[in-house]
Amino acid sequence: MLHFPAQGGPPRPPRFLHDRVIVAPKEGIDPAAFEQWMRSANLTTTQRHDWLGGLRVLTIGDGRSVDDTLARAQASGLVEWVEPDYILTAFQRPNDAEFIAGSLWNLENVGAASGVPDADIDATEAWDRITDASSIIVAVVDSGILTTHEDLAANLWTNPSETAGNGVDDDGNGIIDDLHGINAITGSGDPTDDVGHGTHVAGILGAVGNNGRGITGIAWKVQIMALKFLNAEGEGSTSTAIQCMDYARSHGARIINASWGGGSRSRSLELAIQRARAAGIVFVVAAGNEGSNNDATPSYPASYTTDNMVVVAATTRADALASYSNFGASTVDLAAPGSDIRSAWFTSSRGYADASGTSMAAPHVAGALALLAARYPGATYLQLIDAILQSADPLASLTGRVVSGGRLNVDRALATLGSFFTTPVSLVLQRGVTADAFTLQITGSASTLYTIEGTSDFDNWTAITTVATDASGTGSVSLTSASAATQFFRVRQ
Ligand SMILES: [Ca+2]
Ligand SMILES: [Ca+2]
Ligand SMILES: [Ca+2]
Ligand SMILES: [Ca+2]
Repeated sequence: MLHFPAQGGPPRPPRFLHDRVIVAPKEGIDPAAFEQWMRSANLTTTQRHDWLGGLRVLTIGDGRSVDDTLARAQASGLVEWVEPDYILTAFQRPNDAEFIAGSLWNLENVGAASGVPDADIDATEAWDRITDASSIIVAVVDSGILTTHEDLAANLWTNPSETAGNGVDDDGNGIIDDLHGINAITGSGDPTDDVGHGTHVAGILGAVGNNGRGITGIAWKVQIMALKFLNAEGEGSTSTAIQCMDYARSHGARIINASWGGGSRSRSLELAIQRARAAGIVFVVAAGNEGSNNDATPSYPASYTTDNMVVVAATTRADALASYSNFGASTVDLAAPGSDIRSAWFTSSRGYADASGTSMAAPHVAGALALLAARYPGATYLQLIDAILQSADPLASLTGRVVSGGRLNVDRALATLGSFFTTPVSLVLQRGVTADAFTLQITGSASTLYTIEGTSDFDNWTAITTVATDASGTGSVSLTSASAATQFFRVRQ
């Protein structure tokens, strides 16, 4: 058995660390006054305080409580806000690791083990369009990653400004030898996973594809940044989570995956999400494993409303909403496969295991976003999210349960995002003369559906028909120009 904190049952009061608070000092206050107040309140600043626009994590000295410290801070007049450092928990369910027939049903479901054929994200179809997202950095803010794993090592982000193993902080970012990411618990550059959650999440979104080993991620190639704040029990704190998020933001991540939650509303965490938004980063969040309605009972961070967030529920191999999965007609965006998902495991460099949870659903969306962002580098974070939501496969089991009413479909998401761009992806432009019939030849990707558009003014393009290429990537279609005008045609994927 994997020993992750079980979810479910009645809502529990938010838990927090008993020796810390997070404080936002008021702008423009006298630093000396703040220091003097900290001494009088028996508070010290921890090592990690140079991030997120002046937020400070303060350690509480002996004889003081969090409640007492919150009250004193509010009364001091020196702080913008102060809050507990909430405990956050991995959203993975306990699960035995028995082999389940039909592994990787999430990518291509052939109906094994009571699965429903095509209850999957159409990954195989999407891979005809693109497999390589190596231009994209995805930050896995989690329990770290087994960086030596055979199916992950080649897809890890590498810090270009840090020399490994020389004991020197070469890039001056405050962390020594942060080659593939950080460990925010210890303040080191070693994000090695000691519980498995982060390794599993990373494998789902970006295990190396087509290498003859293990599994394949939704993106076959990608840059995975390993940012560790969950410990061996699958627990971490807000202050370390936001340190990881700020590292992702300042080191070029395009997508952040958050397969965890807990605590209560935190202005610090919300601020970290907003700062990611300002950098154009999509924040993918697991909906939670209480089997409850987030519209009625908020789950954080899923229940923040920043528009760079995608909140993900979990489905089964039969396309049902998983019994443990949180939902929300107005607060959970879509669902993705989450139950009995095979991925990489932390126990050895050749380890693999099955796991379940909304933790496993979120990285399906993160991997899909990586492919989308790689395919259309000019897409904004809103276009990426819109494409994912508009293209979800509608399911009766999700109607009224998630905003989109559907489950992720990567293939359709790629086609939808392509439709947002007016630049043809295939530059076949052929002049048609009034009432002339002619044949348009297409050379493109193998077995791919292309849309033929026509225009006479180069401003307004109208979809006319579609054509599928054959296994050699060629196809043809017979066209007739619209009457009374010379018309031009282009081909788009
Ligand atoms: Ca399919
Ligand atoms: Ca460094
Ligand atoms: Ca170094
Ligand atoms: Ca592989």
